[in-house]
Amino acid sequence: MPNYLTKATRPPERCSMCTNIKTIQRLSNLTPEEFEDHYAYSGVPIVVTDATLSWEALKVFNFWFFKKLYTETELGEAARDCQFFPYKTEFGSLYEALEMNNERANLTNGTKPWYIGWSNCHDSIARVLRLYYSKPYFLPHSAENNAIDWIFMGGPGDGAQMHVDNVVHPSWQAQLKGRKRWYLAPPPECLYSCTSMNVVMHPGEVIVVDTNRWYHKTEVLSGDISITIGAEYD
Ligand SMILES: O=C(O)CCC(=O)C(=O)O
Repeated sequence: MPNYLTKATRPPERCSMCTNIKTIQRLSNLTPEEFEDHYAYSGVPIVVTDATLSWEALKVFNFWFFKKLYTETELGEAARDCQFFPYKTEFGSLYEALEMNNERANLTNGTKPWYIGWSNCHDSIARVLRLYYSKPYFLPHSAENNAIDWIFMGGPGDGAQMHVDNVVHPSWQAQLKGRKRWYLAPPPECLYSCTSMNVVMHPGEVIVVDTNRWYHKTEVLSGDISITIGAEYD
């Protein structure tokens, strides 16, 4: 079904997911049980500040890491069919994006801004990436991390436009580099009982949000390139 029809025919949300929520809480030291009872499936968005402490990905992932993985190893070829979001760029694929010149990749002043996202739908690449990060510790013991990860990367001023997803489960997303603001808006049927909110994500923080229920957009803030990785969980 086309996306606009899916949205038009989706069942109305129960606004308890957002009534009385005015800000997005920052939490740490969260047990999987607490997370499961209060946040995992309730639709209440949160930021967890201590979930990436041992992740090498914060140091290792950058444009050049991905370029090498996808264009200079035999694994990259296998991932050609994974989904790619060019956003406002002219790139037709991740491979085209990774061929941009060094100045643009380094976000040098005067070069064209860029922001892209892609799914890491191939096992061989997922296995390499997962050497550098792990399933967030607070996910319920019974929850499966989706096998497909999503990576979003790009420079200040850009991001994803306002939309709501039509995926199966809620998601987590870890901010590995740079700062990105998430804007969340309640579904239209909850506009009178809920408010829009926004939160700035800093390196090392993980946002948990049900992107099927919350309308959302993102904006990379000034400073470093923004790199995030995330996945759905059930
Ligand atoms: O991280 C982003 O910039 C966009 C994420 C998003 O739109 C999504 O997960 O649906």
